[in-house]
Amino acid sequence: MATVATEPFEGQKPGTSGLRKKAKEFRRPGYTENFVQSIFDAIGTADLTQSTLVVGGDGRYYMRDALRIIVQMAAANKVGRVVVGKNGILSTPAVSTLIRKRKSLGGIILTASHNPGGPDGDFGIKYNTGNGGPAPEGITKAIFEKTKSIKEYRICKEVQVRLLQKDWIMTLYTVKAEFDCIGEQTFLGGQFVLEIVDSITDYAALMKEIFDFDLLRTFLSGGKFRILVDAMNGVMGPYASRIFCEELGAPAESVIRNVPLEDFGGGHPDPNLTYAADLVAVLKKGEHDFGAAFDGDGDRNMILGRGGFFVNPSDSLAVIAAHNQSIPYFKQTGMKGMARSMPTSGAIDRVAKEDHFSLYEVPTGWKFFGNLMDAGKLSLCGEESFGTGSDHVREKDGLWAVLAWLTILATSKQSVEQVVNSHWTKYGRNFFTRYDYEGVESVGANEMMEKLRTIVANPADVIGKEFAGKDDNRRYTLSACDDFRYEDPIDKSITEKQGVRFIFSDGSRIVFRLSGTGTGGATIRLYIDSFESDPTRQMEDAQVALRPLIDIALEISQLQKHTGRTEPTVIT
Ligand code: VG1
Ligand code: CO
Repeated sequence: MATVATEPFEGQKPGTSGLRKKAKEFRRPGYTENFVQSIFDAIGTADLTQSTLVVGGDGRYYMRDALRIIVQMAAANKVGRVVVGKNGILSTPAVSTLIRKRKSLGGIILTASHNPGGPDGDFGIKYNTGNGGPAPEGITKAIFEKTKSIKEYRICKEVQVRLLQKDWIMTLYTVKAEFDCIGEQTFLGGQFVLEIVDSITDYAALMKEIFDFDLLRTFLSGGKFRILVDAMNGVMGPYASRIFCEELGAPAESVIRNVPLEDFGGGHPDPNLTYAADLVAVLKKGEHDFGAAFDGDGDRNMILGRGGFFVNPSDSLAVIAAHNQSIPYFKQTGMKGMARSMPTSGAIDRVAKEDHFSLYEVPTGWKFFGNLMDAGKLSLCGEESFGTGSDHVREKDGLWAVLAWLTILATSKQSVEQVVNSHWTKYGRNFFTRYDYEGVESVGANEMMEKLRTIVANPADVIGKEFAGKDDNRRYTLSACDDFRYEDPIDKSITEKQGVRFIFSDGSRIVFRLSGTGTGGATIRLYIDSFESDPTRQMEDAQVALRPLIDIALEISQLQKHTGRTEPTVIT
């Protein structure tokens, strides 16, 4: 057992979802150790000997080293038991499942989610609390404070993670791998237990409680309804193969890129139209009825229909909301309430209003849903960034979303496109788009945000003003503007500066935010949401329908002037 002297590193501030930096940064001697010790210091080192900590990640480069460090530091900080997924592999929703099932102190997730991996890519560490959800702001702030004054960390190198090293190599991971390394090892005269569990079993068992697997097996087996699931060489390969193919009978070729790789095969494990373009191209051939993709850590999902029909994540959430009673879990537990993050389109608001459910609007990031769920006020929620989930865990859950969609398709006997079209006919359509400007110079991005903040700080000067796009005669009158501020309804904590909003008299919204998950420069996100009740205009392409509002957004923000960018990196 050693106490090692150290000095603080600058900038160990958790963002929207944990601390994310270049893997190179994490590899600096003491960098990972400092952050991990700060987690232990922030949660308090009261008696942890009866406590369990869950640790796992998405298999990206540097995860194995980080895992060894965390296990050795947990032992030194007198944690009683650490539970690790086989090969270190655990999806983010699977960590949440295990934390809850084992009544753990919390968990540490090793991932930078949708960011690229490999020696030149990104790495990340996120702490989740005992409810299974990302640590709330109070805790992440306390961790950051500890990183600024840290003087020493504790590590116990006597704990050798022998079991893990046995079939450690990610590329050898197969769904049918032998489970001979699963089990417990005891160290330090019985004071510390390291337990290796199958990565999938507990998660799959939870899915079986939520969905009707008999129904889904009949629907998928024999390849009658053809699905194609892209795991993007992230953590989800083994989960998808086990659940869709082994449990539900879909043919083996239904899951592609199903081997977790340290660098995600050089790809960007982000399930959107740009980074999952290969999957979209295959779907366009028209040979499959349904397509889906996940991100690196398995909490995001993209849903596609026959011919590559794209379901916008905000619509996906609203569709699941409208069909919630076809999902056995919601039938049993009742629909307690719905929520979305602020920039997510108002599509789910229509469902909540029409079907009489309460609706909450929270800042970007899953951590803000946790309190509402713990208080029994929230069953279903989502974000426009391909995140959907429910209170079965406290993270967004990509595979859950796919099973929810398959349930809706199996019970409604409609295609993806038909389900979405009939949804719009019933509730109206919210056109939505997000423009991402990635890797922008921070100076320009910050200047732009500051200018926007100055505008909304003096609303009287702009409210009532009329705006129009370049080539369109549609006019929009500004009715409100602000920088989104959230008061948590449960613990009353306040979170400020969560996005600059311009709201027009017809309910259309323009929102600007800076990303809190990137690692190089700044990423500007521009979100546009506009409701269309006229059925004759609902089939329009979102980019066409929203053109005037996009023009207005670029004009108000002077984005091109501040960033030099004429086009976004990603359009959703
Ligand atoms: C992004 C998304 C946000 C999501 C977060 C974590 O954050 O916009 O909705 O919760 O990523 O998702 P930001 O700050 O970059 O906009 V994940 O799958 O990266 O954990
Ligand atoms: Co993710």
